Amino acid sequence: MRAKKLCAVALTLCMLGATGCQGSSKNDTTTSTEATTVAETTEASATDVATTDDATAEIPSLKEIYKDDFLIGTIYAEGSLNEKDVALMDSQFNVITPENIMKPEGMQNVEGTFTYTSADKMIEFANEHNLKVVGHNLAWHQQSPSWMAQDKNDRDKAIEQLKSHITNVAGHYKGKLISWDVVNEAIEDGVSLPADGDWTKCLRKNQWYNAIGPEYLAMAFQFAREADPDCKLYYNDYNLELQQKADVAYAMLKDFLEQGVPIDGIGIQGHMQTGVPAGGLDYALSRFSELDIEISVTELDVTYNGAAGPSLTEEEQVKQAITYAQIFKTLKNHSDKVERVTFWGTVDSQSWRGESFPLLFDSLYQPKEAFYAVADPEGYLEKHAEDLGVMPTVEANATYGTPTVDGEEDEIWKDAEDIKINRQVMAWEGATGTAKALWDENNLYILVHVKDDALDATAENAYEHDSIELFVDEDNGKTASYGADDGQYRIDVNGEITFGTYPGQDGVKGFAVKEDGGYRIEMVIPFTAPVTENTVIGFDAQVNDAKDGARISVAKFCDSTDNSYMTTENFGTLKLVK
Ligand code: 9MR
Repeated sequence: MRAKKLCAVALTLCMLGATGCQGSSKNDTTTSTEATTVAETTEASATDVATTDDATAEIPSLKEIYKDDFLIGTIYAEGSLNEKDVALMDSQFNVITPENIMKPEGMQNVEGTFTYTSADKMIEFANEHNLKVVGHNLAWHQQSPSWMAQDKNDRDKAIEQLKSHITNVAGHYKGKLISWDVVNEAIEDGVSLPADGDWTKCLRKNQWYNAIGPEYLAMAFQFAREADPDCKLYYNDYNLELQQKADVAYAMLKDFLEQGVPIDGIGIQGHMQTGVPAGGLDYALSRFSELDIEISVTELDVTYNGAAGPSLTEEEQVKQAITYAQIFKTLKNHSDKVERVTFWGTVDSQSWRGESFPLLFDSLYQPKEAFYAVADPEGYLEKHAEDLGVMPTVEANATYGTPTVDGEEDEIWKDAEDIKINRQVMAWEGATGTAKALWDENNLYILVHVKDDALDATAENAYEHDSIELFVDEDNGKTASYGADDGQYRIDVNGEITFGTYPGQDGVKGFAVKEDGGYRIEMVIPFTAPVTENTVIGFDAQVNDAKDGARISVAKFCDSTDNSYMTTENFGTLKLVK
């Protein structure tokens, strides 16, 4: 069982402080019985493949293409490996990461009882197939048994448990792994490095943090170094393509290196999305390159949200492949520091977010456009130069005027033009809206009417409520990640306001009023820099439609990706007119 539904929108949530967005239930751990079946299947199957008339036999080998640049990896998904997976592993990859079996609950679900059988089989398999192995992972907030650091008031006991887990597990695999993801995902979602540079303020309050404090990270690295001195030790996290999070990780790594904490590498997971520019990845790679550590992309996949059918059309595949090509072009530029690029799976149907087709091979094991884009990124981009354009930017006007912001629709709103919020982002086409914009020297004012006859704000995550999100890029800089002038503001059907990354200006206010067949919101967002007539700002508006406690659709003014929360590149524009 995989964590598909939960994670389809995972990256969107992370910036907005949603918890559990990487999540799935504890039922995900594969049992050792399944692993046994795998090992048996794979042994029997290697020869079958050679005789199979399989298109993949003809394709180039990624591990060969990149042999002078970096290792090329995939996951060892113990429950589902068949002969075709093994054939692709043999031809395309030179390193594997266990998808689940080496996680804390896989290794020591019962305190003091270590279960190495499945992972030992994986090591055997890797040896037979000439694959290097990455250990994943030693300390994480998920897929960890509940007894670990259970008593937050007993620091010594938690340290003992951390030490015992790492000493035993890393000790057992000593000399057999090229690297360990020692600590996984320790940085909180949606945080920015504070002005005093104290990255410990940005840590996730996970079980280890609560019992030990921020020192648990340095301890974990120390225990791992003692257990397996020659293994490269990594910190691994997602969303590092976002500048704010990359800056926090950079500060942490720099501090570790200065203090002599034994760390060798940074793992950029790389759970990315079609249409997201590679600028964020480039920023992270450049930043981490300043440090004396190696860099790996550890869990790469690129979702395609809102696919029309049960698989990607040719056109959809090309869009996704362009993103892959841009990512690999960027990675090649940093190949001196990049040690390994691992895909989080090989075929779409086996992916943890398979419903958005994020991998290089389709469910029939055929190479997708994305495969060819990875094999030759520059060539692919040249060939598809004409497809590179995104959807045309939508432009609208904001009219001069100052309403009273109280949820009532003053007469003055009649002067403002209608701005449609109807570009559907997901497969399901739910609620849409019509916005109006007014401006004066101090503020931007937005009124939105939403058509939605079933109102729902029951979900734990604010973005899954019936709600409106407003995105403002004051200098219309269309930057790969948010700068100081960019903001994301959300108001739900009950008038509750939540923020993504935003300049933190005082005076953001909003009201929501239910009306026949839907609701309306009125909101004011103060400008942070002077504006005049004819100023053009970057702007987007989004209608989140919720049903039964989950978001079912997203409609936009302009940006047809689900990435407005992290890049302003695809926003539409608002011209301030009189
Ligand atoms: O791919 C893994 C999936 O099978 C599990 O259900 C899930 C549980 O959280 O973990 C997935 O792998 C995660 C990885 O270990 C760490 N980074 C995020 C990955 C996707 O959630």
